[in-house]
Amino acid sequence: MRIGITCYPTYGGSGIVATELGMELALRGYEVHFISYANPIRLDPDTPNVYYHEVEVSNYPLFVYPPYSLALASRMYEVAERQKLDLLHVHYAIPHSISALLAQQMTTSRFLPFITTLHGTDITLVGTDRSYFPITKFSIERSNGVTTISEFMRQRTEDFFGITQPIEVIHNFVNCTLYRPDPEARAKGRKRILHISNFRPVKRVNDCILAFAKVRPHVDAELVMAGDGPDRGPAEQLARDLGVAEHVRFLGKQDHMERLIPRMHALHLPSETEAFGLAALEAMACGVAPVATLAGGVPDLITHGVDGYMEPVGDIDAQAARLTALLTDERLHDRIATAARATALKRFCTDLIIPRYEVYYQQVCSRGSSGGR
Ligand code: GMT
Repeated sequence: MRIGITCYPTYGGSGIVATELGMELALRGYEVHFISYANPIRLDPDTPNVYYHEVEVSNYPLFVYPPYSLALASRMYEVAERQKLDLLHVHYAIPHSISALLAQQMTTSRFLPFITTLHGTDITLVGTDRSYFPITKFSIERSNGVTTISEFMRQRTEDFFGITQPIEVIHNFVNCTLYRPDPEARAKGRKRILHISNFRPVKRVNDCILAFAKVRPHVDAELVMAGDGPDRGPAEQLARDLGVAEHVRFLGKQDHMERLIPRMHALHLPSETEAFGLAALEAMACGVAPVATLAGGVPDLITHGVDGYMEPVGDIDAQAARLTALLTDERLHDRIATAARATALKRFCTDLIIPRYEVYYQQVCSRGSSGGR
C-alpha cells in the first residue's frame, strides 16, 4: 500500500507520532510519502520505503498570510497522482484535513480516501476557536476515516462538534526496544526530574519550577527542562526569582530523547489539558515515574498510584509531594518505575498499536467512495 502522511514536522507530539508511524509502516513494507513544509524532525532519511515531498509556499507581497493550506492541497494532489497513493493520512486537523479534502476532490480519475487523526489542541483549543469551528467540524465529517489518541478525545470531539460518525481510538505508541531503562546511567549523579514540552501556556511550565522549589529543601535534585517555546523565558526568570536557577538546566530542543530520558528519575507533566501525554509514555517505557495532572486523556495512560501519579491541575503542593516521595523513597520509586515500564510494554508498544492502523487503513480503503463511515 502507498500512503501519503502529512503532519507538523516540528517538535509537537502529533508530528512525532506521525513520523514514527510512517517509519514503522515502511519497515512493514508500506511505501510512505511524507508531504510537509520541512523534513519531519525524527525522520530517519535512511529508512527504506520512505520519501519526503516538500511543500513550497511562495511569498508574494499581496499575501499577508501565505496560503499554506492551498499549497499543501496542490502538493498532496500532485504526489498522490505521481506516486499512485492509495490513501492520505493527515495528523492534526487544522489545516491538514481540509487540504486533504481538496486533494481528494482534485483527484477525478479515482477515489483517493483520507484519514484524519485528531491529536489534541486541534480539538481542545484551536478547533473551538470561533473562526476555526465550522471548518474543523466540516473536515472531520468529510474525512473517510477519523482516529484519535484517547477516549477523552473521542468523547470531546463527539460532544463539542456533534460528530455522529464513528471515531476510532488508537492510542499513541512507543518503541519499547529503543525507549528502555538504563539503570547504570540513572545511578550516576544527583536525582533528576525531567520536563518535556513545547513550552506553550497549555503545558503550565511554571508549575514545574514552582514544584521543584518545594522539592529542593527535601532532596538535592536537579530539574531538566527539554524543549523550547514561548514560556521558556518566563520559566527561566521564575527559577531565578525562586533561587533555584543553578539547579535547573534548560536544554532546548533535543533530538534523541531515548538517550536523555533513561537518565531521569521522574517526569513532571503539569499540563492544563493533555489529550494523551506522549512524553509520559516515553518516560514510562524508560522506567521513569510520571507525575502528571488529572487532565484530558492522561487516565488512558496512567493508573494513579500504580504506574505513576495524577494530581489536580495547578495543585503544586500535591505534585511536589509526589515528586519528593519518588526521589527520596527508593522502594516506592522502584515499584512505580517497574510498573510504568510494564504498562508501556503491555499496552502501548509499537507491535501492538501499528497493526491497529493497518487494519483501519484496510477498512477505509475497502469501503470505497460510496461507503460512509
Ligand atoms: O498540543 C500539543 O501539545 C501538540 C500536540 C500535537 O498535536 O502536536 O500534542 C498533542 O498530541 C500528542 C501526540 O498525540 C499528545 O500526546 C499530546 O497529549 C497532545 N497535546 C495536548 O493535548 C496538549
